[in-house]
Formats: sequence, structure tokens, C-alpha cells
Amino acid sequence: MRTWQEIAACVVAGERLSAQDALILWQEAPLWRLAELATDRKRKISGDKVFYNRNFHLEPTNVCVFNCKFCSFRRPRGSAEAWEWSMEQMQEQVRRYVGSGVTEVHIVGGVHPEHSLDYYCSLIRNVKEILPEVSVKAYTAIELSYMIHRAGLSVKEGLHRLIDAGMDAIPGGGAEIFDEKIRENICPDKGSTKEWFEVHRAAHELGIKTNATMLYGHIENLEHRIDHLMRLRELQDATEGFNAFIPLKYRNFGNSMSEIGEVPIIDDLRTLAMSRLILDNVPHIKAYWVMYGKQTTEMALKFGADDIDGTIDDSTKIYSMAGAEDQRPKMSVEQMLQMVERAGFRAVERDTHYNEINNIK
Ligand code: V47
Repeated sequence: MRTWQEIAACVVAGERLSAQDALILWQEAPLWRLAELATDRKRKISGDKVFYNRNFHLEPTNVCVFNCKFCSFRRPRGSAEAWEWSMEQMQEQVRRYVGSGVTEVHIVGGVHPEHSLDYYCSLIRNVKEILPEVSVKAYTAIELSYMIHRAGLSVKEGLHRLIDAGMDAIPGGGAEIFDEKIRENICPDKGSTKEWFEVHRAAHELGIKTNATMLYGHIENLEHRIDHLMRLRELQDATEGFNAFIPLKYRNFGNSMSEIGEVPIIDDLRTLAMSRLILDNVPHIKAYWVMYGKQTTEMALKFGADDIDGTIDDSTKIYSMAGAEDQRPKMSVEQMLQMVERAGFRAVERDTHYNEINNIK
């Protein structure tokens, strides 16, 4: 077995990490060394740039056919806290952004029992009619798999319909943890790991870029995290379809796993750095500021992240309902620029496809 110092030297030389070496590095390398290794790797890919975008979320409903133990967002139909926005209400939400400079709408919500594929397609069409210049990053693989199978179509046929309606990219949600036993425990009735990969592979084959996430810091261990990252690396080798990876820290407020607690920030930083090192073929590692909070996000930039997501404009409830610091998450471009500068990098506005937008004042 190699020592962490030997493994670190191999990482510097550009050698790909095996699962066994990744575990040793993860467990034994000091935090400062992981920071150095991950930052070196980040610099090779994105130099001194850290990306952000101007975006908002649409969350059509928090009613969901699945009942994941970690979820603080879902409400049973008929509950006072359940919402099911009408198409008109969502059009109204989208109209607020006319002329605002947003470049991306991220649509994600509960897996509604009755919404059809046509409904999801017309939601995208309506967004594009109001904001023709934006990209629509829509629906997790779990939502997609459900709506497409319900329509009696193959995954590729369903994706074709959504692409025709204007879907530009697919977010990374629903991945949770790929290990089937852990998944069975934390989200027993949810769409499977196999379904998640089927959708992402099909999207990549159709030329649609997607993101990937990992929900960590609950009952999984480091081997499960490494296995998760290795499965993503394998698909990326085959398709090159992932734009970004987003590690999602389990937040424990208001769900049925609350007794587990949350992992310390040092674990978040090590996880980011190791994600950057294991996923040597995924260009962008995102520190999602809404989930970490602003201070941890600033630190995360020293651990291999090169993206912080966007302005959000208080449009998502998933993390505020799970106990994140920002109960009304919102960041101005100015605040983002300052955060990135304080961390010693250069903020660059991007669109969904990571094309740079040159309008920084
Ligand atoms: O799949 C739900 C996670 C995800 C909790 O692709 C929780 O750019 C922590 O995927 N604690 C949805 N996490 C959000 C998501 C996402 C977010 C930002 C950017 C992108 C992107 C994707 O949120 C779910 C689940 O893994 N989640 N509940 C919780 N209590």
C-alpha cells in the first residue's frame, strides 16, 4: 500500500486515482495538502477563473410521489404547506425577470403524480416564450424518468420531446448516493441509480450536457462516496457529457433523518478537494453557495471549486427548508465578485454551457 505522500506525488504527476489510493489520500492527507493538490488541478483547467451565472429557479410543486427520508421540501397533497403553482402563476414568476439579464432558468420540483410530459414540455415552451434568450436547465433524472415512462415512451423519445420544447441542459439532482444499499435506506421508493444513469447517458448521446450531484454526510461512508465518484468518472470517460459536479452536503433540518446531524465543514472541504482529484475528466466542480452558506463557499474556492452557481434571487426553497443559513437565498453580482476576489480568484460570468459573458463592470 502506498503512503499518502506517494499518492500525492502521483497526483501531481497526473496519474489517475484508483479507489484504493483515493481512500488513503482522503483519510490521511492533511487538509492543507488536499487544498494545494485540488487548487493545482483546478488552475490547470480554469486558471484563476471562478464562474457564476445570473439565474433563478422555478419549483412548480413540492408534492411528490416519492418520500425520501432526507427531504425537507416535500409535503403531502392537501397539506397547508403544499404548493402546486398553476401555469399562469409560473408565467407570472418568469415575467418578473424580463430585462433582468438572467441567462438560466433551473426548473426542479417534486415528482407530481399527475403532471404529464406535455405539461412539462409546455412549461419549458412558456418560459422560452417569455424569456427567449435564456437557457432552460430542467428536471432531475428522477423527474424525467417518471414523466417519460408515464408517457409510455423510451428515454430517448421522451428527451427528444423535451429538447424540441426547448430544454437546453439537465441538472444534477436525484443522484443522492449511487450505492444501492444506502439508497434503499435513505430513499427506498425513489427512482434507482440505474434509472439516473440511463437518463444521463441518453442525454449525453443526444448531445445534451448534464450535471451530477452527490448527497453526502448522512449514513454513507468514504467508500460509498468514492464509489459514487468512480461511477460518474466511468460514464464521463464514455460520453464527456457532464459539465459540472456538485457535492451536496446533507442538511438536517425538518426531515426524517434529522437525528443524524450534519458533518463538519472540514468534511465539506475534503469532499470538494477529493471530488476535484477523482473526477479528473469533469471540467467544473461547483460549490453551491445556497447549500453551504456564503462563508463556507468562500473557503471552498481554495479546495478545487471553480463555480459557485448563481444569483438565485430567493427562488428556491429546497435548502432553506432543510436549514441552510440563507432563508431567502439571493446574491447580487457585486457580492459574487467580492467573494471570488477575496478568495484570490477572478469572477467570470458564464452561461449554462460555460460560455463566458463579457459584461463585468
Ligand atoms: O436531488 C434534498 C438534494 C437535490 C436535501 O445541477 C438535499 O446545477 C441536502 O440537485 N440536504 C436537488 N441536500 C438540488 C440539485 C442542484 C442544486 C443546485 C445546482 C444543481 C445543478 C443541482 O437536493 C436533490 C437532493 O440530492 N437535497 N434534500 C437535504 N436535506
